[in-house]
This record gives sequence, C-alpha cells and structure tokens, in this order.
Amino acid sequence: MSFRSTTAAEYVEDVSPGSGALPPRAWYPASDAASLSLNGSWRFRLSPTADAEDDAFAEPGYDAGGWAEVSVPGHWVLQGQGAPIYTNHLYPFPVDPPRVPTENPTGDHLRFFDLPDGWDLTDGGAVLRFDGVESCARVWLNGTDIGEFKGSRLPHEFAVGRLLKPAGNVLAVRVHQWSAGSYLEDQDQWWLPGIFRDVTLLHRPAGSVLDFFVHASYDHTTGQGTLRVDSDVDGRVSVPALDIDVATGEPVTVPVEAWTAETPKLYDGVLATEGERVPLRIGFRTVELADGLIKVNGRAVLFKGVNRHEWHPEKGRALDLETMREDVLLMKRHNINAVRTSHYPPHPDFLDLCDEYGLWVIDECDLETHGFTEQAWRDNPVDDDRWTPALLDRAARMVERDKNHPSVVIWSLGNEAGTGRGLTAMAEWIHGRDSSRLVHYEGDIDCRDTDVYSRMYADHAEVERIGQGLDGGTHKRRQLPSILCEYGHAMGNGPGGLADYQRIFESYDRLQGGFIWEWIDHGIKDDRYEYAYGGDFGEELHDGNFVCDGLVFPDRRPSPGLVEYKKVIEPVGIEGDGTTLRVTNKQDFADLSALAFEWSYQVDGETIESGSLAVPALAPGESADVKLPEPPAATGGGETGWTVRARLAADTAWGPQGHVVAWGQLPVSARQSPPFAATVGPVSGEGLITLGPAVFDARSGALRSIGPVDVTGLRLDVWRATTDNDDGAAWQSDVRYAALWRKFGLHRMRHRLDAVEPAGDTLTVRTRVAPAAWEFGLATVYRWTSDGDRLRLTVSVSPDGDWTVPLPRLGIRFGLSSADRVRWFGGGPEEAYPDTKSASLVSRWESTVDDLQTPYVRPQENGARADVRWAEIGGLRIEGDPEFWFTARRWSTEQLDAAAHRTDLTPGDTVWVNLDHGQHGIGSQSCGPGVLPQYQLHAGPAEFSFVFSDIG
Ligand code: IPT
Repeated sequence: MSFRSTTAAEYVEDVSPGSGALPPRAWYPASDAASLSLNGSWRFRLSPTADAEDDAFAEPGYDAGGWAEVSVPGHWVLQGQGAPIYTNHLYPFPVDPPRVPTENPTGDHLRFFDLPDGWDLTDGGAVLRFDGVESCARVWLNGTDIGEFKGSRLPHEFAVGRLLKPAGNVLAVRVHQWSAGSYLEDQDQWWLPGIFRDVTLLHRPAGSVLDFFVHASYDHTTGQGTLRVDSDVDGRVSVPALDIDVATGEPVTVPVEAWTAETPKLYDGVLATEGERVPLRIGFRTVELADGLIKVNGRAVLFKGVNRHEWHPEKGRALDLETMREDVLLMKRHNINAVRTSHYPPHPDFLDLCDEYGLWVIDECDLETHGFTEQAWRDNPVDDDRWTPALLDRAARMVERDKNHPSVVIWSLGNEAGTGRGLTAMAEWIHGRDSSRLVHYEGDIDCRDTDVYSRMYADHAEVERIGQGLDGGTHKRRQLPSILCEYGHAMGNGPGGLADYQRIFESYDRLQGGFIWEWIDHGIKDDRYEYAYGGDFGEELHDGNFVCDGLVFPDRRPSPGLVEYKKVIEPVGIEGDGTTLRVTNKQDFADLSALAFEWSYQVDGETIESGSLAVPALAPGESADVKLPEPPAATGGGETGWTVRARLAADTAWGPQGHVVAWGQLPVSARQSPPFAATVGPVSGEGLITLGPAVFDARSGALRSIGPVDVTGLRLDVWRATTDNDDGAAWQSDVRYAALWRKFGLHRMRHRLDAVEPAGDTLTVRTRVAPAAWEFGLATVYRWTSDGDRLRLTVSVSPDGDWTVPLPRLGIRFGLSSADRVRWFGGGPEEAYPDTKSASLVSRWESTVDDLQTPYVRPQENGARADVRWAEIGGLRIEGDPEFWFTARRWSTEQLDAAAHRTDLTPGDTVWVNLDHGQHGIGSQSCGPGVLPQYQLHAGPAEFSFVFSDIG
C-alpha cells in the first residue's frame, strides 16, 4: 500500500482512478469476521473550493465542535447544505477535461470511533470499505493520509490495520463534488455529492478470505450443476443440501435445480478459509450466446425489463434495504423479470435481492460521457488513452464486486459514452475475466465489442425490421440477438404503444425484449412543490421535469404506466371469444402449476357467477384450449362476457396467494345502444327554452339545468393539457404535435353561434368552433331531444378547411356545481388512452373525483376512463352512444395546463366533466417515437350522443 502526502488538491483533476486503494474483490454482505459499521451521524464542514481549508481537520485532537452534522450514508445537498442540480446530459461546468471549476463544493467529514470489544488488533489486519462516494474522496485515518479515489458508485477498500487503535480513532474524509471523475459520470440524474453508501471497517483475521469467484454452471441436457470456487486464499467449500464439501479450485458436478429469474433456486454454502467463514448463496445457471440468441440453461429468454436508477425522494441515492426490497417486490408483482442497473452498479444488496427473488440483471458500469455529444464527441475520454486506466478500474470494480451473483447475466460497459478505444479495452478485459456472461453497450452500433445488438427508443417499424433481420449492419451484428436497452419513455402520462412493442417482441426470436425507461420518477420531496424537479433549486442549467420519467411516482406508488406494463407483459396469455378460451404459458422456464385460474361471468358489468377453472400445468411456450362452463342463464338482454384470471395459487416470496398475475376478458353478447324515443318538444318561454327536464338559454342555446342539476359551459372541447409525450423532446426530428396544437390555437378555440332552432321535437343549436388567425374550423351542431324524463344530445362535427394536425381530444365538456362520488360501467380502475388501454378492465367502478386524478409530478392531461357505457356524477346519469371517455376534475383543463407542480392546482367549486368521443394517443415522444397512426385522432366528420337523466 502506498501512503502519499499530496498537499494541493491535484488529485481532484487527475485522470487516474486514485491511489492507495486495495485491488477490487468480491463483495459479500457478511462473514464471521468482525466488522463495524461507520454509518450514522458524522461531523461535517462545507467549503466552496477544493482547497479552501487545509487538512488539519484530519489530525487527531482537531476540535470539530462547531461543525454541522450529516447522516452517512447521505448527500449533503439533501441535508440542508448546498443544493442539488439536475441536468440530463449537459455538464454543469465548462467542458475542459480533466479540469473542473474552482467553485467545487467540498465536504469535510469526520467520524470518531472505538473498536468493539473483542476486536483483535494482533490478528491480521483491517480494511476500511467505502461502498459509494460522489465524486472524489481523500481519506485519512488517525492523521495518516491513506489515499484518494474516484468512481462514485463503486467500492473502494483501504488496508488500515496498522493505523487502528482500540479507542479514539479519527476517520477524516474530504469529498469533492467535482473531479476528473465527474467527466465519466454524466448520467441523466441529479448531481448529488456525498458519502451516499455504507462505510464499514472489516476485520481481516490472518488467513481470511481475499477475492473469490463462484463458478456455478448448469447443464440443461443432464440436469447437473458444476461448482468451482476459485479463491485467492485456499480453503474449503461446502454446500450441505448438495452434499458438497470440496477444496477451493476443485470442480464438483452434482444434480441440481437450476437458477432462473422465474425459479430462483439458491443453495446455501460456505467458503471457509483458515481465518474466515463466508456464507455463499449459489445459483446454478449457464448464460451463452447460441444460435444467435441469448440463452440461459439452453433456452432463449425474453426480457420484460425496466431501467432502474437508485432513488428515494428524501434520501436521493442513499437507499436502505427496505426501499430496495420494495423495488424488487413491486417489480415481481408487476410481472417484470429484468433490470438494467442504469447507469451504474447499484448498492450490492440490491443484487442479493435479485438473486433471491429472481430478476435477470444487466449490471452497468458507472460510465457516461454524454455531454461530449455537444462537441461532436471531440476529446471524449473513452477515446483517449490517458483515461483508459480509469475506465479499466471502473470495469474491474464492477465485475469483481458483482461476479458472484447468478442474477447478473450481462455486463454493460456504461451508457451514452460515444465510442472509443477505452470501451474496447473494457470489453476485452471483461471478456477475459468472465467468459460466463455477455457484454452489452448500446453505443456500439456495429457490435465490435459487444455480444448483443442493443438499441434505445427505436420505433416499432425499426424493431420489426431488426426482428426480421432486415436492419443491415455489420456481419457480426447480423448474427446477434437484439434488445431495446431503453424504450417506452415513462415521462408523465404514458408510455403509449407498449402492447404494440410486445406483439413485435413475441413475433421474432431475434428480439429478446426490452427495458422501459425508467423505473422511478426522481422527484425530490419539497415543501414548496410536493416534489421538486430540475430548476426548482435555481440551477443555472437544468432539464426540468425530464428527471420524472418513471413507472412509479417518487413515493413508489405505481403509475398507470406500470399497471399497463404489467398487463402487456403478462406471463400467461388468456384469449378467446365467448365460446373458446386459449391459455398460453408465455414464461421461459416455469410451468403454470403455481397459478390457479378462475372464471367469472358478467351481465352489464356485474358478476353474477364465478368459479374455478381447470387449466393444465402447461410447459413454457405451450398453449391449450380450455373449456369454459355453460354460460349462466342470462337475465334480460344485457351485455355479457367472461373474465378469466390467473392468480398465485399459494403465497410466494414476492406475492400473496390470490395475487392476480394475468387476466383476460371475453365478450359474449354486445351492448345495445340505449333505447330512446323523443316524445316531447322544446317549449319557448321568457328567455328560456324548456325541453323535458332541461332548461336552455333561449338566446345562446346554452344548457342551464337538467332537473335540479345546474350545468354550466357545456360545449365542444378539443383541448387537453398537453402531456410530456405530446410536448415531445426538443431534439425530436419528428413532428411534435403539442407545439403545433398551440400554434394553431386549439387551446383557444372560439365558439360562434349560428342558430338556435327550436323546431318539432328537437332543439338545434348550430355553431362553428375555430381559433383566431386560422381558416379551419369545426362546424358543430348540437341536437337536443327528450322523452319527457331524459335528455338526449347528439353532437355532429364537420371539419372544414385544411386540418393538418390531429385533435388532442373530441368531445364535450361542462361544469357541475357539486359532485364527489362517481360510478361508472366501463374501463377501469385506472386511466387509459387509446394506446395505453390494455389494462383497462370493463366492469362497474366507483371513485371520488379526487381519486380519479393521476398525480403526475408535472400536472398534465390524466385520468380518462375508457369505453364508458354510462357514468353517474353530481346527480346525473350519462349514457353514451357509443361508449365514451370519461374525465372529471376540480379544475379546468386550462388550469391543469398552466400548472407546473401539483401544488399549483387548487380545487374550485366546479367539477369539470369531459365526455369524449375520441382521444389522441399518448406515444412516447418525450424521448422516443410518437403516436402510432392507428391511435391518432384525425379531424373528420363525427357524430356521438349522450343521454342525460337526473338521478336525484
Ligand atoms: C437516454 C439515456 O440513456 C437515459 O439516461 C435517459 O436520459 C433517457 O435517454 C431519457 O430519459 S439517451 C436518449 C436521449 C437517446
């Protein structure tokens, strides 16, 4: 070990990975050797530059009495010291590698500790381990400089045995926000300096374990597993359940149950050296590239994945075990089977959870240089030999730390770092060190260094071409399988089009699935805004709410996007018509024996009978036709159909018995239009027209009331508060509709009254709806009739002029003065839009108006319920002909559109109701492709009706 005494802060801008640290090695959570967690409250002093303070604070006896305190693990900027910064890919400092700004927030940390009783200072040594510090740290123990390091989300260990005392030890750590390492850590996330992962002192008794590599393969042709544990320190390996007791380095082959993400069988073992016993959790599995496919244990896998950043709304990237477990459980319960650890190795405990519960992992190195794209990748560190040692250090720290996890099946070199020799060097080193896994890097378009052709945000058509092998590319690439390492940008409302991707993935072997961008919104809990995003801390450069693009909200509540994804990636297909039911096991390894199937039969959305359904324990990939029972005798001529559900037959590690894994609906008899016959006609009175239960303004033709229910502002509506996906990303070359919608004034349509015609049994109101400045418009006619009790409205819309954009929505809106509960028969329970409606289950539903809202961090269009036959709200019952999209909220669309945070929305006295004949799809254009043609709402002649009745 080398001790250094650098006085100036030169190391901060040095491209080297650091000095003084021990070689990387396998990480394990526990052993029988003593250890001492140094997590907790530390003394803390923030200074504005890297060398504003000298290193006197590291000397024993220094008086830090006046210092603040911070929690370790933690980020000081989330503990009232300084502020976080969010940029997507722009470096928040001048790009002049490896130089960093003089203004370099630097946190001095102090921790005093005694060794626990029984810690034997005469036996062996000790190691001080940092699991994650952003971005550069220099460390002193008891006044001795022991080294410095970079590589924020990677472990660093220092040999400190001879510096330790039984009591009164002083650990001093100086952490710099910016360093040369920051150039390699330009991920799309908050810049959050601090000691954000555990700090641990590990006793290393004489003869204790150093590094070890568990090789546990599975031969699917024989059902045998082969175990060999290579260890730097000789010892023995035992696995009692397999009767294994062998020397390290010695292979042993026995019959085993294989590990897969669907069947995560782990065997408990022990690695025992002279000085230490380390518990092992061994999963036998073999990953290979065969027949142009990624195969595990001889079978191709289909990744149904997510990209996971580490995030907690109060603690940032300092996650505790329970939060990590919550992520894994939520993923498993939503049918997700794979995680890409975007864009750095996660806390090691997370990988233990992936081993235990079963998730395929792409473990990604802590490397991104995205900001260099602004200068056409000039001076990119990954193509500059001076930086290669730092890159290799990062690759080694990831691989050595994580190599014993069966869940890790692919190593990823990093993200968005362009191309260059440094990446090639990393790939070569990884292939040489671990031939049992594949190597991934999306930027390697020719697959020179990689084993899988990876794309991000490719549109459906391109993905299909890749599936068909018609995408061209180098000879090597054409032999390789393909994944989407990112797709389905889950920013705000959406992503749309997932079902369409899944159909394509399932149609071509070469396509082995994808990973949604991303798991969680990185909103920061904030008294001002509920959740803060980029710009809320006064950053000079920022990317706004682009940091809130997850399938779960910052508090981990599932968003509708996650519910949709769960449905789209169901492991069981349940399809058919009213007489036949076809069940398909879409898993890669497990049969269906863990599931119990049930049927229920609905009349007008109400279940009248249900029972269990015998389904054979189909092998992976198999389908069977299953006989449904005789339909129960129908009562009246209502709409009928089956709902079939597959539930967990018993409690599992991740879900309770009864948890619904998959479902399908099979209509039997279709809905009839609500019968209606006009029997009364409009009667003109003083300034008013009466029609059955309704009263209108005679001059404007505006509806005023239906029975006792006051109705305000009923008129055609085409506007929605644009979603992040409507707005689209600035760099998208495709048409971005939100900007055009605003240009063409769809948010400021004017309603010209042409005629109010009470005649015969109909009150006809003729209008033209059009924006200032433009010649196009929508001729809109409202035709009102009544059967004495009920009121029917038929809206006819005829566009005129040159309509070059789709409509955001097409329907009517109106205000009700009091409304709270809503009941409806239609799709639910969550919101849905044309291309996000797989999970919309047709049934009877109930909610409050408040609960209909989806709390997107940046407010935007949300909360529509699809395929609504009828809805009841505020004393009115509304029947649609045909079905409609139903939305209700305590603020107007304009208020929703203007809000930047949820705290900008204050409920008014009016509940605004939208009944839509059409909605434009959602798409994924906040980073990916827009709305597929079949989900676009084009202006065209349309007619739709609603029947209103007062239900008192
Ligand atoms: C892609 C990045 O890999 C990811 O980190 C994130 O920024 C995502 O986009 C958008 O949220 S890069 C994309 C701009 C091609």
